[in-house]
Amino acid sequence: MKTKKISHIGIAVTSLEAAIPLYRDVLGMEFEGTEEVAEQKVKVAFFIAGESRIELLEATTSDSPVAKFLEKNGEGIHHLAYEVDDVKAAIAALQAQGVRLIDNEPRRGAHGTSIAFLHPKATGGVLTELCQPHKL
Ligand code: CMX
Repeated sequence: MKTKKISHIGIAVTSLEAAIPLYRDVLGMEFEGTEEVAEQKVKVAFFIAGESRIELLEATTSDSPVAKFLEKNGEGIHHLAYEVDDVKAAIAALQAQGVRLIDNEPRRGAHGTSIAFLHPKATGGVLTELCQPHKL
């Protein structure tokens, strides 16, 4: 498999409403808007950072992965996402190399993307996402 670039950096926050002004008004980043990703139990806000994005993540349920993360660590960097052309092919390549995955099938991410997570125990403690952009 081949990763193309950093698609986005996911940052867990307790409240999008409270966190958005820092990125938009203090750091002066272009705000793209918010979206609820029901399958991942999160609401997200995106900011453009050159060819990549910053994704703020707020939990929408108490059993959301982001709620668990916040409980254990507080706010901070939650995951790193790399863009790939074909997430299904990337999953197959990682499986063939025996890499521990969280998602053995693509799932739906924000902006209609197809995503899959690798387990942080297989990636030196960095929760890693593969992200295939939505084809227009
Ligand atoms: N980054 C690095 N390590 C992490 C982590 C993170 N974000 N979240 C959990 N871990 C570590 C924990 O510290 C723990 O390590 P230790 O055993 O050494 O203490 C280990 O992984 C197990 O964690 P846990 O707290 O017991 O939590 P769970 O096993 O219930 O879940 C994980 C962990 C990563 C499997 C789960 O959060 C998951 O499936 N994540 C993928 C989906 C996701 O995060 N979705 C939200 C974002 C969606 C989006 O961007 O659209």
